[in-house]
Amino acid sequence: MACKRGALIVLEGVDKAGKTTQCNKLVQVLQQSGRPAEMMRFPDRTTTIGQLISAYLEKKSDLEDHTVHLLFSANRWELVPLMKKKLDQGTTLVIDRYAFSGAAFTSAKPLNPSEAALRGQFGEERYETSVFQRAVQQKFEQLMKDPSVNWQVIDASQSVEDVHTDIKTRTLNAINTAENQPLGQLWK
Ligand code: FDM
Ligand code: MG
Repeated sequence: MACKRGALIVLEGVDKAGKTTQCNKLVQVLQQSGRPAEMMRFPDRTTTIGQLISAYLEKKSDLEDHTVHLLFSANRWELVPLMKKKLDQGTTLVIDRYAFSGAAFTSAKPLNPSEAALRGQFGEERYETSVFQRAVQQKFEQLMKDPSVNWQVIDASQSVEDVHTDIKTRTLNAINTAENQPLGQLWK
């Protein structure tokens, strides 16, 4: 009998929402319960393309907006064969940001390019300002109107443990649903 496919779980949101913490905890609890699971993150700064993106985010290089958008996209595509293989083998992938960040961050740029660039909160990287993050939040809200994506809204202001429980429950449901879905649907 063919093995059941894994689920593709993507955590999206503004910076400092706790995505990385929650991805780590989720993978850990899935593995402990005997379900094959792995974490990935985008941008994946370890590849050659990822290093170009990382230098841009750290403001060590400047890139034209369309160019960096396409690098983020290429950075996801270069990992698609690996992701597909893992999902096919039954491994659930827990991903810290994916293409929704690509759309939200790039489309937030035209809103307030100069104002956002002047402010310095969060960390030191490009995009880490409260003005820019508010614009990104609005873009995510627009993207969530797409009914073809199974969006689950998590209240990230809860405690780490409560957020984790919430995400875990929804993930187990997604894994059950994925087991009955053909993989091909995702990668048309
Ligand atoms: N980011 C991330 C984008 O602008 N486009 C993308 O396609 C992706 C995946 O990169 F500000 C932004 C979001 C964030 C920055 O991400 C680095 P991490 O999660 O902070 O490493
Ligand atoms: Mg960051």
